[in-house]
Amino acid sequence: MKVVIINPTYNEKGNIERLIKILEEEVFPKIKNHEMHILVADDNSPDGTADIIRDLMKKYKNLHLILGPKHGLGAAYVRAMTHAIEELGADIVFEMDADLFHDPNKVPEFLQKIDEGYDFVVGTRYSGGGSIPQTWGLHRKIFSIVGNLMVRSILMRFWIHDWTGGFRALRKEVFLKEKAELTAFRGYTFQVSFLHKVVRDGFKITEVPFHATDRTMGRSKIAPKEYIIDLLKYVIISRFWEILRSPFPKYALTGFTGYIINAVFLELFTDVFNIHPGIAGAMGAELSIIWNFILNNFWAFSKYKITELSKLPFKFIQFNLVSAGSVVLIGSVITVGVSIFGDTRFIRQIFLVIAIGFFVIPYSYSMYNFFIWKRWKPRFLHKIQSLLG
Ligand SMILES: Nc1nc2c(ncn2[C@@H]2O[C@H](COP(=O)(O)OP(=O)(O)O)[C@@H](O)[C@H]2O)c(=O)[nH]1
Ligand SMILES: [Mg+2]
Repeated sequence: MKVVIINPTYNEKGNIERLIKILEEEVFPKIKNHEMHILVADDNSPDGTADIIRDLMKKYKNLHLILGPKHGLGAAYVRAMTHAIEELGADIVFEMDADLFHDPNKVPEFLQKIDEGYDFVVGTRYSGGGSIPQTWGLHRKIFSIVGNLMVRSILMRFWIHDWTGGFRALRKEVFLKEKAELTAFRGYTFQVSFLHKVVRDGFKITEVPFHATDRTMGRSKIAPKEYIIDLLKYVIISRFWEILRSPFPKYALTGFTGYIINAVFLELFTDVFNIHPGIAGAMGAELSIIWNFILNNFWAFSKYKITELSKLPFKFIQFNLVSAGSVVLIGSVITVGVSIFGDTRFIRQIFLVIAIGFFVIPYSYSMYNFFIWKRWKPRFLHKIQSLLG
């Protein structure tokens, strides 16, 4: 397949020549089953980076150059990927910094993953033996590690370790699918938003660890404050919309109506039918569980709904077991609460709210997603899920 390695440059005349030499003379000769090219995406660097490339193009026929106005890293990548695919006929494109931050000797490993059938390969500094530069100052190290952790936690996707980096390989289909949405991200936020959309659309993703090396020439172009604000804005807003469009709001509303049903039937059974409050409460709870199961199945999780008659009873028993877990949680939290703060109505009610908000909701929502409707499919749970059927 035709592979184009894209190197975005802005004032990289001290680095780009070394990188191109290593790629052309040490890395490409080792790759036998792909046709390798390099595309330098320069934003008319005033230091004359483009002149160096033009010179090298006489020597290396698979080296290309595209120039554009300086609109940021994301804009340069969108322009360069479009050019690589439409003009150069690339099947696979790479993202790779021009300052030797990314180890060019790792390129064959990325291609190996593509050959194995992956659509998107992420270079990672934070797992499996990868690392950030030892030479970085403490500030830069913290900035890098915390930034990544923040993205992973807000987006709630922990299995990809490096979101902010720019060492990646991808099939052209991935870029063509996401391109329209990427033009909005012109700066460094491009990296996170691109990966986020690729995850959302279910492309096959894997990671390759690498040791990052600090630049020895030129200066970093990142503007940390601006970047952090942009990044935070992106992850928070996109996460908010994701939650709003997810089953969560409907699940919460269902749970609330379930609570009303439980309360109303408790009174009805005791007052009208003279049933013992303990039994009436349990009957109300079971009605609420039935109601919850139906509404979650046909409304909140309707995309994943269980309709097979042979499966429904089993699922309903599972659902009851999960609900029993919620009952135990509420009972335990209230017991702890009253034993510490004393048994008053106020304390009981406060701890009921704490139990629901901090224990029952996270617990039951994840159980629904993992086991009942199987909307979440984290890797480590695959085995448990297949055991449970
Ligand atoms: N074409 C282009 N390249 C850029 C721009 N900003 C950064 N780069 C390149 O993107 C790569 C990463 O940038 P760098 O300044 O090293 O960021 P850092 O590694 O996060 O400090 C380098 O190859 C830069 O030359 C830009 O606005 N346009
Ligand atoms: Mg750099």
